[in-house]
Amino acid sequence: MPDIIFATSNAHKVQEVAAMLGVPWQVQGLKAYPHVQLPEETGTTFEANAILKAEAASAALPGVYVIADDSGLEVDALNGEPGVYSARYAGPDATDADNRVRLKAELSKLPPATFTGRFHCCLVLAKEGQTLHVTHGAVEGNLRLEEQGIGGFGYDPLFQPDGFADTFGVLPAEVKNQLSHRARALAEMKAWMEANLR
Ligand code: ITT
Repeated sequence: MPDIIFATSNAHKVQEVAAMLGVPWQVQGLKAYPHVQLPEETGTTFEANAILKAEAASAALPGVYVIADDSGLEVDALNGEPGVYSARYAGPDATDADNRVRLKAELSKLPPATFTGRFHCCLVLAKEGQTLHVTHGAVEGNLRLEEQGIGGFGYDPLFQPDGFADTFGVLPAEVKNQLSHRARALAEMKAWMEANLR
């Protein structure tokens, strides 16, 4: 199978996708390619932003297959927020911890309830600046008002997937990597790549 360059600045995403794809796939992040700059995420959908990233990075990396991921958390009681703004929920330079603080603050303003939501992931495969394939995946769950665990990244310590009593911050990476939004989008992408790439 050809090598894949994962056009992301998020090392956690690279780690998850490399673990999920396994041998014979070789997945590399952008560390070795500092000249590749990801574009501003000006889209209003996960798909639009994933296409922007995949097409820009693959245009800058001729001859290789490039995957980009745009993902985030949608909370029903917040009308789908933070959504495509998940990485920037607490401001343009927000850390994951800052974003969790904002999410807890927003949920605390609402009458107590079971806060349902989902993680969504869009993956785009591109080559030479052209999109080849797009997949989506989601995992439904509930948002907690208190963090649980330190595993994963982003909103993981606040997100409890349906069917489990713990958050992704506590559940082992192997469990998250079987049922996550990213795992589901990647399973479809992997099947497509195995059928279409040589
Ligand atoms: P790149 O754009 O460089 O890929 P990013 O982290 O900025 O990195 P996104 O724009 O796709 O990526 O924003 C995704 C945000 O959504 C991420 O920063 C987290 O806050 C959240 N998120 C996505 N997937 C997640 C996951 O598996 N667990 C927890 N939070 C997640």
